Amino acid sequence: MQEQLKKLEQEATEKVTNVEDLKALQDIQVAYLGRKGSITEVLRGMGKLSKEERPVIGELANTVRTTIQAAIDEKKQLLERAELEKQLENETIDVTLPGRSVNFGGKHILTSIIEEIEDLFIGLGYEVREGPEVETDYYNFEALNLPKGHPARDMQDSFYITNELLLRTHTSPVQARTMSALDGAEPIRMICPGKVYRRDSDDATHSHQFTQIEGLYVDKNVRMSDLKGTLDLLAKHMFGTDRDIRLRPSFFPFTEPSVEMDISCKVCAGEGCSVCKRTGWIEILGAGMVHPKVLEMAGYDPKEYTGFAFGMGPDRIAMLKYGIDDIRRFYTNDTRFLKQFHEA
Ligand code: 2NM
Repeated sequence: MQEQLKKLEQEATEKVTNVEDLKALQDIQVAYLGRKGSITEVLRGMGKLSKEERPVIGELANTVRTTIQAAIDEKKQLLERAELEKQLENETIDVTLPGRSVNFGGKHILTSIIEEIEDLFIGLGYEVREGPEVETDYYNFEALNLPKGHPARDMQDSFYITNELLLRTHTSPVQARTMSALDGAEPIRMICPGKVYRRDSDDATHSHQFTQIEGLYVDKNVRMSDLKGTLDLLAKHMFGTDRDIRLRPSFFPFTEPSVEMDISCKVCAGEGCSVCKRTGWIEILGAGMVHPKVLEMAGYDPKEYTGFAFGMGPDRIAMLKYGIDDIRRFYTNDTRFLKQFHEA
């Protein structure tokens, strides 16, 4: 029996030494030390031993148990540490790897142009005002001296929603609303940027949705020369101090007299090129003295108050400034195009 136990001890410790994983080690523990294990099996035969032999074998059995258990415990620690190390190695992070780059957006070029114009006029004491894009027939047309039956009100040219509602065709209704709200009570200096809609077929120079920014100055004694000085400042602010302006007579229903402003062509310095169509001048905006009827409808007495107004297209300004060939580029959101105007 003694020999049997010694043999089991040797056998078990040898197996423990060679074992390679925790599961197999657990199996050894069960096989030798478990309730149905080999040692227990041997001790079952103790009943056949003499009184003298029993304590000797009992003690030996305990020693063998302890020895095997100690070997298992030691191996267990080793295997567990090895497993942890393997796991750590698999999960190593290369801290020198460059991080994933985040794609930051940037300002749309039309927003930048609008903000540039806003900055100038805020400096001149103007307020920036916005209004609804779904507008009433009254503010979009009627209040701007475009009575029913006027050719500019053709159903074919506007996006009507109902008989009385449409997508605004210009930002002027914001100015008509502002004047009406004040009802002749105080002077106005305002600009209104925003999206406008016309029922056009989209092509390189037309978009059914584009942007506009309009200005309005109403007070006592506002004169045409005030308009001219303001527009000259605007042209130089947007295109450079080396630009000249000229005003040509024009027509708008909401202003009288009406003008169109040209800026001198920088590409050819007045010599004539494809940008200015060989004239040396580039058309940039429309303007005029607010029509007395428009003032009157909004509650301003045209005998007491006069005003000037102007309107321009940030799309066109951006196209001229950067030589952009197609208005649709502003609205199709190809980031390769838009990114070119982001600050570094
Ligand atoms: C333009 C040209 C000329 C204009 C007129 C008004 C208002 F509301 F005061 F009557 N707002 N904007 C105006 C005048 C707009 O755009 C080419």
